[in-house]
Amino acid sequence: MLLIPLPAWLALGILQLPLGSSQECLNQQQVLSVVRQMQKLLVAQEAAHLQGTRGLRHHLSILQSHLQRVATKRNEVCPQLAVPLNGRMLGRSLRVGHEVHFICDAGFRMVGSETRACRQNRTWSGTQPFCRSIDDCSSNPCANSGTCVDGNQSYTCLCPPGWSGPSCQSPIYSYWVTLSNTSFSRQPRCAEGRSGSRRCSCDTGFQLQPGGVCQDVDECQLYQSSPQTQICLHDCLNLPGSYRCLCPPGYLLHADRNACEDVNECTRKQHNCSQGDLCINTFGGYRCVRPKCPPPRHNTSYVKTSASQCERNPCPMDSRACQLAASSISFHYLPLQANRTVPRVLFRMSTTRSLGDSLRFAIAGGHGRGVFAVRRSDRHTGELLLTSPVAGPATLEVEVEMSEFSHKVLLGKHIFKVTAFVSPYVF
Ligand SMILES: [Ca+2]
Ligand SMILES: [Ca+2]
Repeated sequence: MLLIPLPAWLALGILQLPLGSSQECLNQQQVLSVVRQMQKLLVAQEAAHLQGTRGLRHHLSILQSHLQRVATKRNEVCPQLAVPLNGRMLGRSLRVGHEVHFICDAGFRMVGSETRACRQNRTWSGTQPFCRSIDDCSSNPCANSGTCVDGNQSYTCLCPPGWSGPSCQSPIYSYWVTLSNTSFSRQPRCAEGRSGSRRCSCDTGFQLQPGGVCQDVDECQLYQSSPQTQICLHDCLNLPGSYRCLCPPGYLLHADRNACEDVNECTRKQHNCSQGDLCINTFGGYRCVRPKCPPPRHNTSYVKTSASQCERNPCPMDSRACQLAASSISFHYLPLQANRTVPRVLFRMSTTRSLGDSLRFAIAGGHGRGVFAVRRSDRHTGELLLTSPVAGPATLEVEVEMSEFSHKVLLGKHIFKVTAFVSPYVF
């Protein structure tokens, strides 16, 4: 006989033991049965415990990744920015993609970036702004070459010898003789101080010569001859005290006063093209063109379907020559500047409705073919390239044939007739 101390949960009726009412001890069979039941219970208990642990672990990992995400989000900020002295910062978010703005108080102007954006790499765009007291000298208040000293909302003029007054406007003693303003040499402005010293100066654009005369600076001669220092894109005219840039006919002087800009005669209606002509703007001029379809030949004829396009008329059943001829021809006019760098893509060619599986491009004619090449840029597009620089003025023509194939069988051809009008100048 074996005595087994039963745990409390067994005694609570979880385990039903076949205990005799008068029997205190269990026989061997009963003990075995109890052991088996306990083992089963332990296995079940173990499984439940394991499942509980797994569940807990799963919840913990969810919590962890959530916390990590929050932490990462918090880190997606740029460093704190300093508020400029005598200014304010607008916008508080330092998060990636956000912007902050700065403004200066009255009497101050901003130096640096007015707006800064927090970039993906968690750095700020631009530079830290600061507010500088507005320069009281910015309006050049000192006359007669006086030197302005900026103060606190005021200025002081340091006058050159011979001049006095708050803005150096009063001569102490002076005389000057001015010759004609159109002359390239002038008398200097001279002033004598009380001590008897004499100072002479020249107007802007003039230089005091050893002989005591102000001589015009020839800016054209000084700077125009070298490409590095060139002051005018085209031509330079020296003027007393200054210079002016000149442009060839067909161009206007650009707002920067040194470049030349082509006049678009076509859009400005400054052309004399006839009714039915196409006006083509070129660098330095314009052209009037009227594309013509090829004359009928070998049972092949074309009809004009737009100002710059011809389509082939239907072919007679038995005419192979007609079937092999281009089914359409288009005309293209390109204005070009002289001596452009190469290689340069001038023109892209493709088909609007592709029926075949491949396109081939080839130069089929034209007297300018030596400077052009064709290549395919993708399955349905070809490019016409300029391969060597062209000295202008010149008119170059090239014909590009685009053939469409399906399983190596020719479906059709299209001809691009390209004319390039090259300017006499590099602009
Ligand atoms: Ca000059
Ligand atoms: Ca023009």
